[in-house]
Amino acid sequence: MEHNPELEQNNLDHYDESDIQVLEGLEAVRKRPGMYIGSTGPRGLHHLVYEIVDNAIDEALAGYCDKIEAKICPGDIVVVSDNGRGIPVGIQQQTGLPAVTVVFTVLHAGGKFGGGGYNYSGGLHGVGASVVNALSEWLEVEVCDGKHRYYQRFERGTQVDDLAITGETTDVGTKIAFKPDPEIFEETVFDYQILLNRLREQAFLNAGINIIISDERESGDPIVTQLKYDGGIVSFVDHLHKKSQKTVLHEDIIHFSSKTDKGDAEVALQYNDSYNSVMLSFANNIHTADGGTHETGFKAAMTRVLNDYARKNNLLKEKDDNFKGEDVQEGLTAIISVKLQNAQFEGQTKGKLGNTEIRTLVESMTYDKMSTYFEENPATAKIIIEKALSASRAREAAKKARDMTRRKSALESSSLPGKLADCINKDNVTTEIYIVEGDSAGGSAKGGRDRTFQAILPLWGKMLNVEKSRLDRVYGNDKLMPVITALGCGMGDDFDLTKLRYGKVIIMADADVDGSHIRTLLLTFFFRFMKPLVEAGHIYIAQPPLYRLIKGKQIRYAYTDRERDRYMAELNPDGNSKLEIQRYKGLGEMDSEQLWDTTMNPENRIILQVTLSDAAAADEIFTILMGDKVQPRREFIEQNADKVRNLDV
Ligand code: TSJ
Repeated sequence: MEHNPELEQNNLDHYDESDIQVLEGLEAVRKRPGMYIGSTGPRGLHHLVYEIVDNAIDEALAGYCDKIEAKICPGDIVVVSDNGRGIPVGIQQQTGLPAVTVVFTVLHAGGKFGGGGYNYSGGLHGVGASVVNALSEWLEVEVCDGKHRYYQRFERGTQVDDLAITGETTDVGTKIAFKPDPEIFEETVFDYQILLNRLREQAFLNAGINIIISDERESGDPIVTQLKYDGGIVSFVDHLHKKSQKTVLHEDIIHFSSKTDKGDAEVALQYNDSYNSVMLSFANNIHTADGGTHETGFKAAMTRVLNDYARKNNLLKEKDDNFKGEDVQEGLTAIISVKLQNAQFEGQTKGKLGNTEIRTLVESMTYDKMSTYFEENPATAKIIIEKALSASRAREAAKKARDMTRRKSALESSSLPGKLADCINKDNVTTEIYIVEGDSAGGSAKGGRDRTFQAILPLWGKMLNVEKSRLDRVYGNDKLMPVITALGCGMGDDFDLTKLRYGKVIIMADADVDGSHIRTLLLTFFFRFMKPLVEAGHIYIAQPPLYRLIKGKQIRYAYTDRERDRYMAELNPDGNSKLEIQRYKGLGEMDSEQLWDTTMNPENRIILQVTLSDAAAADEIFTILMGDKVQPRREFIEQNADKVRNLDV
């Protein structure tokens, strides 16, 4: 089709208008926004942009557009445009309104019309542009159909005027500008990085699409990123490995795909020398964070391919056990993308693909294509099998080490570590354990604590960098073992959150480089071997003060340089008084009472909760921080103050 029907005509015969169903008014969306976009926090806010962009991506997938631009403008107004056919403007019989008006004012209208391209519509699982409109203070749409320019404005979901022709044009495309409603969203400031990551993911998943994202909020040159990946998910794997600086084990990124009547499937994978696996799966371009049938099928096939190939080529001997899933996944980075009609998203966050036919589809494709790849590339096959062999040996060693530890602790009278100063309470709600580096700080902490609910575990010996070691080495480590036994919940496959002995696990280390190192090592350990503990929000970081300011009998503790400056001005406004400022270099400089007052007393302290919002991002960060290529060290912990501190100690 060459151009769109005009406003005054009514020739929308190419799609069925009865598809547009009037389900509910937009007031329902404004009343209960969470029902439609998940939350009114940052996630929900950013979802608005995804929804709009996804509509343009659908137009590109339908083959009518090759360029999409997304701009964040001053005032956090978002403008998204494409060079597609333009949302149809013809009058709809059913409503007597232009189709574009219906798209923005009738719930569930979006994505219902148009054929082919819309089957794979993603977004907020396709909630539609009307939801974005309902949750915007205002939204403006401009459609160009090669003849006319059309314009309409809405405020909080209601049209301000009818759709109008504003001029003639030879352009084609759709442009949307909107301002999220501050009455709805807790915060209306966009995070460029979040939008960039999501749009980049979409650019990888839709090879060849050209997405340009820019941030024009600051005066001066805007930040602009062009996202166009002709390699698709192969480029995605390459990007993940380059970004995390992992060392790959083979040059080729293995890639295969299959189109069937049940749906389409595509996989790209490559092994690296780390001990972790990064597997990202998608269904209809929606990230399935909790996996599902496509992931299950992929894993099952990979295990079978490696076992069959290794047996056939005598790389696994008769006496050897088969590889387990975890063996063949060690060091694997894989993207699995499937497209299907009627995708079923399951689970609490709808992050899991449920369609059973997809498991078989991905499994047989992966088995066939990987078997062929191995036959044709024996050198790479050998490298991958060696990796799985080394993983399986480490798994066996870890099992032996674990059994040894169990036997040992069964013989000992008390299986708790000798250095642990336990608390009196035995529940795992009110209790806390402070993990403290060094003996002197451990001593102060023991002296200062409230023993009813606070336990202290001083750390000793040489720390293991778990990023460069597997489970078997952890079992032998004299520094980590007391942590594991004190927490009581095991690790790795044996991890059991219900056995956790303390509600809060607080890492307390100095504010200097060494302290930062021990903190990072412990966090890496918890992330790699006790991930559910991190996910459930049990890990905290203590914040000791940096300065003590004394004027006569008045004492202030400052936790930042800014706070110090403020107290200096407060305590010494005329600049004449005698003011003593002590800089704490380490926890060891504080006596028991000071440590309690500043860092351990729940009434006064600040502790930072460590949370995990994005496992893939966290994996990358830990790989960068603790891998052997130690270069960039960025802030990596998402922190929330547990308690706003009472500043007058
Ligand atoms: F989300 C949205 F609706 F606001 C939106 C839609 C936002 C953006 C940036 C672009 C779009 C959009 C929609 N771009 N292109 C289209 N295409 C159609 O809506 C369209 C055009 C023609 C036909 C047809 O069958 O002739 C069908 C459709 C669905």
